[in-house]
Amino acid sequence: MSEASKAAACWLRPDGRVAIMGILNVTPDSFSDGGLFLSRDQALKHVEALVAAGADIIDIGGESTRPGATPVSPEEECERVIPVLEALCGRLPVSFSVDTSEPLVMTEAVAAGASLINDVRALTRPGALAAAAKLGVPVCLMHEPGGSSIMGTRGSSGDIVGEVKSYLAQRIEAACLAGIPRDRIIVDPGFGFGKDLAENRSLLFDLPEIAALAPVLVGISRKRMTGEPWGLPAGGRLQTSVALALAAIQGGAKVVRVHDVRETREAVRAWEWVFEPKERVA
Ligand code: 7PJ
Repeated sequence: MSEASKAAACWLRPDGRVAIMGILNVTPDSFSDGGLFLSRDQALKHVEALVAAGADIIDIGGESTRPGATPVSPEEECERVIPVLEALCGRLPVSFSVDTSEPLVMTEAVAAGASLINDVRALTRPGALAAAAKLGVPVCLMHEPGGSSIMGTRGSSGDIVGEVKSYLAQRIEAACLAGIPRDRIIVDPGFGFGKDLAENRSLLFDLPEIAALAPVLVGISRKRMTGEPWGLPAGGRLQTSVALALAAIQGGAKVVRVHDVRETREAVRAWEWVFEPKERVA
């Protein structure tokens, strides 16, 4: 297997099955102690639990993309993310992805062992395309309409699926032009990023249209769309998160980014039992 296809296999399971991406946020609000050592220790314990629960990939992010979050400098983002990657990469039977839009963070994270770049800004920051191309790892390009003010409002065209599709197609072309091989690109419609409930639903319903562009990753877990339609509070969205992950898989998603790895893994296994060829399902 070439180095290139080995790297690509980190994103997409070589057996063609759905990959579960577990989430690790290393932002001060997610580990409220604030002491670096304790934070790191908690982060490591959390990742070990995600791996034991059946994660294939761990996505590590040091920037909060929630509305109103204070922007962090690339240096600060590195301070949050790199020690955790250094402590974990190579020690656990999973691959690591870095959730960042910053070229410096991408470069240091890959040096520390990350094998995937997950950019909610689809490599639009200055230098990001060139950095990702040089690093030679697979990338996930996500749709978000806010430019630098992520989660900002956008003028609605009334055709969210067409809008997301054409944006992602353009970003795929930009990435290819920058030297990123097409088979190392996956795309993400960016559920919840500057979209209302009806738009999120349309994107999920029409996910096969997005999946026609490239392999698809979705991040739906615990977002507003898993609670608002049924009046469920933030802490009560497990079942709906799992159900919508399955809806996305039915629509062609190959990677699901989730908080609740064990429950999602079990549900996906049951889905695969019905829909995947028997010989592939252990
Ligand atoms: C996503 C993400 C997503 C990708 C976040 C949250 C917000 N990366 N990072 N897709 N969401 N690729 O998890 O609630 O949907 S941060």
